[in-house]
Order: sequence, then structure tokens, then C-alpha cells
Amino acid sequence: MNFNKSPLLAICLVFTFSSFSWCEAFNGRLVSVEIVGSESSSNESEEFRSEKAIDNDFYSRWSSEHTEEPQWLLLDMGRDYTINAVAIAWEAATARIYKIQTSLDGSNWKDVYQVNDGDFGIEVISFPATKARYVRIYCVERTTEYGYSIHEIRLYKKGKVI
Ligand SMILES: [Ca+2]
Repeated sequence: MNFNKSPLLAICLVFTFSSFSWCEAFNGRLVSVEIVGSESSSNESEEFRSEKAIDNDFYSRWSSEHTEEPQWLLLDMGRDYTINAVAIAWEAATARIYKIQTSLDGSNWKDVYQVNDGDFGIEVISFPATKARYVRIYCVERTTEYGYSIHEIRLYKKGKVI
């Protein structure tokens, strides 16, 4: 099943937005993976540092500096997992063009998906199952004069189909 940018899962996520929770299973097909660390190319200020994208608080967010230069948000799962989806809750300062990249060592990166029509809100993106410890959201082009800003992000691996 192809569920790239799936409306069904996105609706599930939006529905639970106000209660700070995510739909952690999608008919048993997806299981979220804990993200234990983060880094970013830049932060707008201390209030908007990278950890704000993984703190389970939908009101806090990471925001890059306001520049045309590409910016990235790096996520560390602590060990290798085989993952195949990411859910991103974008702030209005969204990336129109961005890449989902994975890495086993944090140095060598592989593009697993590219979005060319990114928009405000929650984006759910699936890609071929890939073994990785690190995931990077590599932002190439902005939709606003501001930088790039993400409220929350989740990574998923395949679960058991019931
Ligand atoms: Ca947050």
C-alpha cells in the first residue's frame, strides 16, 4: 500500500493535535520509534532549538535562522532501526522543497524521499524501508520569508499487520 502523504493518517494526527498525542499505530502497520537526540543547522534562538521538535509539546517548535541557505534538522534514534515513514507537524514557516535523508553513521547521507510541494500542517511521508540510526530533514526552499519551523516530528517502523 502506498500511503505517501496519506490523508487518512494525517486526519488521525490532526484529530489528536490538541491532546498532545499522536496516532501511534496505523492499523498495526506503523509503530513509532523513540528519538533520543537532535541537532540542527541553526536555531532562531534558544527558545527554538532543535529539541523543541521532539519534546511531545505541539506548541513548542524548532525554528531555523531566517535565511535562504538550506537548513536541516537531524534526529538520532540511538541505534539502528529499519524505518519507513516520518510525520512532520510544520509551523507556517514550511519548506516547499525538502528531502528526507537517512544515515547509519551521521556522516554519509542517503536521500530516501523528496517533497516538492510541502505545505503547512502535518505531512506524513512513507519511503522504502531503510536501515538507519539518523534521519535528517534537509530543507531546500522556503514558503515564507522566515526560516523553517517544525512543531513535532515522529519516525515510524513497520509493525505487525493484524
Ligand atoms: Ca514541540
